[in-house]
Amino acid sequence: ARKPRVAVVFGGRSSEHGVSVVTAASVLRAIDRDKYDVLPIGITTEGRWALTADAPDRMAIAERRMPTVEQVADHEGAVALPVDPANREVVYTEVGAVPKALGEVDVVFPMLHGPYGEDGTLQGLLELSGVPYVGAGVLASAVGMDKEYMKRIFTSFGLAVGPYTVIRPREWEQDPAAARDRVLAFAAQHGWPLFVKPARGGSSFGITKAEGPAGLDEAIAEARRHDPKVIVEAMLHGREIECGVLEFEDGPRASVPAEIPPTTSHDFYDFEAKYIDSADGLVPAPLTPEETARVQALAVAAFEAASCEGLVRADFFLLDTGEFVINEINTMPGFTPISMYPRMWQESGIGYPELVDRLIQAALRRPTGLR
Ligand code: G1L
Repeated sequence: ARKPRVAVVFGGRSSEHGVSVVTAASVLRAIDRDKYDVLPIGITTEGRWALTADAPDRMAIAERRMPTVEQVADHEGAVALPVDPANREVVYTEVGAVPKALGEVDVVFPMLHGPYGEDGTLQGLLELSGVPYVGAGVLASAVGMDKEYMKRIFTSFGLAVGPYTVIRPREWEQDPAAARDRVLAFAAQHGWPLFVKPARGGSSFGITKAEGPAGLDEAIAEARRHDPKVIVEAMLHGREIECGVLEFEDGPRASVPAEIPPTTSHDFYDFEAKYIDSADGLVPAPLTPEETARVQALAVAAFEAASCEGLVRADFFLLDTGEFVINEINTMPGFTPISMYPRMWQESGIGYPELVDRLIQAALRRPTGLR
């Protein structure tokens, strides 16, 4: 029988373009070529889609910027996205046009960060195209991108979340003083510092730790540069514990959990540290068997609450009271072999190539169309 054809879609118009390129190279190396045909599809920083050479060893971060298709053609070898000049067909330029190449694809492995990549819009395009894809669907992707709705869903499923308040766009535009007063009342109740964040957007950009009322307006302004909806969170005192969830034939299972030590706790370390250099996470987390079982059950509950598919990384705080509070889920976690999610599965007995294979198999098992 013909081998299933896997399209790996990577790059894109994101500040994390380079991370995506390097991660896609790892995935391309790990896919079993006896079992699958592979079609790498790169998206330039300008947003142009192009079939690319299947050459993971030549995919690296070049000056943290992705070249344009033209630059690649002129400048092969020293660039992040090698495009085979004989094969540099632009697959599509217009959203809504079902790309010809995608019609010959059995499953898509989407590896794009941020808006239009992991927020459900690309997933929606793939739904319309009738092509199965790895990972979260439209709803779970959108929920995973919006810190407000994430918390609302967790709360409604009985998972504990930390205190927060939301500043909606119209509210800030029409009566900023009232919104500011509400945040000050929130601080009086929960204490400083507060974390002021863009409500949507997967990276740490636009996040400020506000130490007191004086810094609040600038923190809100900074968050609003990234998203008109802002979320304000209380600081939680506890240990940072993460857990991976992977969809097996019989349903989701949790990995061994990990701990992010406080010194490296990712308030503000940059995107490369966050997605690639996670080598300082402790796997497994030094937890009691009871704590481990608890956080694993909560991670699977979070996967189910958000209707995730394929995989999710669930991030928690273990409070001094012994209670686990869910901080967030990530439907597209760091995914190089040394990132936390693959490391947690490695420690659980599932190596990187098996992980990639299980994700593809889970996608192929899913029916297309209404679900
Ligand atoms: F497709 C998966 F498995 F769902 C998947 C897709 C993308 C897992 C992890 C990622 N991660 C990334 O693409 C990224 C961290 C390089 C950028 Cl979001």
